[in-house]
Amino acid sequence: MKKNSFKSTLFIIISFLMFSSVFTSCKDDDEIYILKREDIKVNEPEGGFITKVNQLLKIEAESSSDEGVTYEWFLDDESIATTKNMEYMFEIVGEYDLRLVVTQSEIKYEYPFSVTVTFSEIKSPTDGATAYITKILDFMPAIGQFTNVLPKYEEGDTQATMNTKVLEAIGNNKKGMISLGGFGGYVVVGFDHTIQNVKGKRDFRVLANAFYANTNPDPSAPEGGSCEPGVIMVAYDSNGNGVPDDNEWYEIAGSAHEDHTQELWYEKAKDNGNDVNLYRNYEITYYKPENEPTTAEGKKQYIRWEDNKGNSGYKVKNAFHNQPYYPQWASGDKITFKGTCLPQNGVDESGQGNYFVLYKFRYGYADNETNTKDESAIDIDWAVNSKGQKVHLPGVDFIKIYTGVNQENGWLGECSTEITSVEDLHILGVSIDTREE
Ligand SMILES: [Ca+2]
Ligand SMILES: [Ca+2]
Ligand SMILES: [Ca+2]
Repeated sequence: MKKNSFKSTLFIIISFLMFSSVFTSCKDDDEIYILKREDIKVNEPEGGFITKVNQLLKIEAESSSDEGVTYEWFLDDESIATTKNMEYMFEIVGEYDLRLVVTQSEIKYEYPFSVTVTFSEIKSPTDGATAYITKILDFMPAIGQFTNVLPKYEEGDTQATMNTKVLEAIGNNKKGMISLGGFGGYVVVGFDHTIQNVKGKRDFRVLANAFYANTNPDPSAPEGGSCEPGVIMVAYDSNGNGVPDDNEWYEIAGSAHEDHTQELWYEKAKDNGNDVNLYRNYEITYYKPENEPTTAEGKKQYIRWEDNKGNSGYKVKNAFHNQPYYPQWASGDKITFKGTCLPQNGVDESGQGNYFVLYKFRYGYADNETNTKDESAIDIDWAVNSKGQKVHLPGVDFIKIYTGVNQENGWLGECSTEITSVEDLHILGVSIDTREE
């Protein structure tokens, strides 16, 4: 009984409210207020909204009426909110297009805004910070004649053992050597401080074993010899968790990233029949061989590979190096590497297969320029996001280097990046201006 009486009371109240609301609206105006474009106001600062990574950005919209009005916010065409006011946390620096779409039945207004997301400032390195690599986070060379040799793999070695061996070779200014093998093979290194991005200056140098040919049969050729460019990626630990998260990595846009047709040897390599394209988001998969070949035929069809451009083939085992070329501590029966694939820079200048010259890219790669030249030094400001926009990191905590060219150069073997050290130029007191724009 009680329940029923409550229900009927509620019914009366609701009916009364409905009636009175219809009645009031009929009395005030016959139709709902028609929204005009200028009725929506958002206070956008001059130059657009500016916010920092991992901080909440709140944007309020004001409207003369909300009657029958819906709001939707789009970030680079992806819907991120269906509320009148927007709150959003950006994880990645860059420039974004933000759009508010306001609809009222058939009416639709769009309001475009821009958002710039930057990093917070960083603190200076503490006293006693060292200029050199102090940790190895990962190391996975691709197929190569020095894989399992630089550094040496021994039965039972794990990823952790191999990382330790790499640190012993190239960490703490030891200047030993590691090889990254063919395309995609990589190392990820860390430091005991954040390498600062000093404006207008190059910030770190990757040391390697690039050198120039002494007796290039083509005397008018540009600089080259053994230039085996590694693409450099940098990460700033913006969330401070001590590890490089996937969305913290940015690639250093070297000269070929900017315009690969401007490399001084571009036409020469093209005439030679090289693949002189630059492929972003290139992927190559190498299949682990079931056993090590003993016959000449087996060595020619040693390790099968496939890429995401529809190409496939075999990596050969050469006469000089007989250890397994597939990283022996890797799990699974295949391994995939991803990255930017640079134009093939190797040319057999003898025409008889005995004088290969691997030409130098203009700037911005590892193992590409001799260690004493300015072009082996990198400005953190060259780091770009996936849209090719400069991200202006305040500094970097981690550096990843991977072999950037997929090419076999006859008896020389595959183009493979070697690394001997990484140096923080500011801690060493070395001042090198960045390139002129
Ligand atoms: Ca800089
Ligand atoms: Ca992190
Ligand atoms: Ca090299």
